[in-house]
Amino acid sequence: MLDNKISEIKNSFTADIKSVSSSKDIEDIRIKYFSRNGLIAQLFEKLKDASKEDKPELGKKLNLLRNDLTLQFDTVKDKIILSDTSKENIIDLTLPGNEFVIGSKHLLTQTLDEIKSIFKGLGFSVAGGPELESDYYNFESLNFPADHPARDMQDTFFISKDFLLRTHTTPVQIRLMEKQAPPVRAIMPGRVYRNEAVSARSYCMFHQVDGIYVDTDVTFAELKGTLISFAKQFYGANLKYRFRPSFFPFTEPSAEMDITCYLCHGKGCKICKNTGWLEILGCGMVDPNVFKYVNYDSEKYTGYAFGMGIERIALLKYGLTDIRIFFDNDLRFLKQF
Ligand code: 2NM
Repeated sequence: MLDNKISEIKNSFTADIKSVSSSKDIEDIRIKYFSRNGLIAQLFEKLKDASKEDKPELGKKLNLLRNDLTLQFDTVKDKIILSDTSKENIIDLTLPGNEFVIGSKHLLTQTLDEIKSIFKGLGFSVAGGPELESDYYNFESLNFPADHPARDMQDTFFISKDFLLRTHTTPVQIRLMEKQAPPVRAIMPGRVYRNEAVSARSYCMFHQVDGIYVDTDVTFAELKGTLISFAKQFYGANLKYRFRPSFFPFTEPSAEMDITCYLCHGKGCKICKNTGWLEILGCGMVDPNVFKYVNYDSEKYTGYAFGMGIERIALLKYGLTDIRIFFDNDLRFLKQF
């Protein structure tokens, strides 16, 4: 009985497969023979009713049938699919591939890379140091005595009485000078922390690049020349700048460098608070007191130093107004750079 069925299906399949001419025919055959309720499945269903003695033999025959038909089907299917040029099936090898999205460097990293490369070109090496600092390196060695009001300029995250999250990368300068005799010419990029209310202008963590050059006869003129060269390479050659007197505990004299406002070009606007100028960095001649801490002979050596906030430098370059944009990790922002 089942034997007859088997040869019946075999014959009809042979006839069907011979007359196949399109992907649609292939799909029809798949459904007719191989689907869950197809003819082959129906035969397997009938196996249940066979007697115990016949079952193994019949099972074997059905498996052979299924394997035989599957093999024929797959061979014809491959041929048809390759030769089918109907619209749905065509493979257009000239179409562009799917775009593979790779990430890019964060804007801060790009900015830092650019700053590093400019200062390397000016003869500076790059150094680094710990983010967890001692009070000694962060304040004392930089000429902030314990009761100095300048300590109030920066709100500090203290870990203990003597340890803190560094509020600037300047302590790395001290560590470097302790290790190395002049000439020293290096920049120190890194993260710094300040216990301030988060706003568009300040964040509790940001990045800073500090620089120093100590040798015999280093002058304020060299400081200006170096920083002007940096600013022109970074912001463009026709940049306008000015140096204003300022104060830092670790430099004397001290100054701040301004560039003309990117938005109003000096006319005065909201961004520059109607001054036409934007501050980009602080600088000065290293205070002889700092040299005492690292055992440099301040009669023999002079040095200049400077420090800038990387977020601030980048905000100004790209015309952004809120520092928090760097830390939101919003892809709509990140993808633009
Ligand atoms: C600044 C501004 C001015 C500075 C001073 C020193 C050191 F170690 F030589 F004393 N390093 N960096 C410095 C000077 C940093 O940041 C706004």
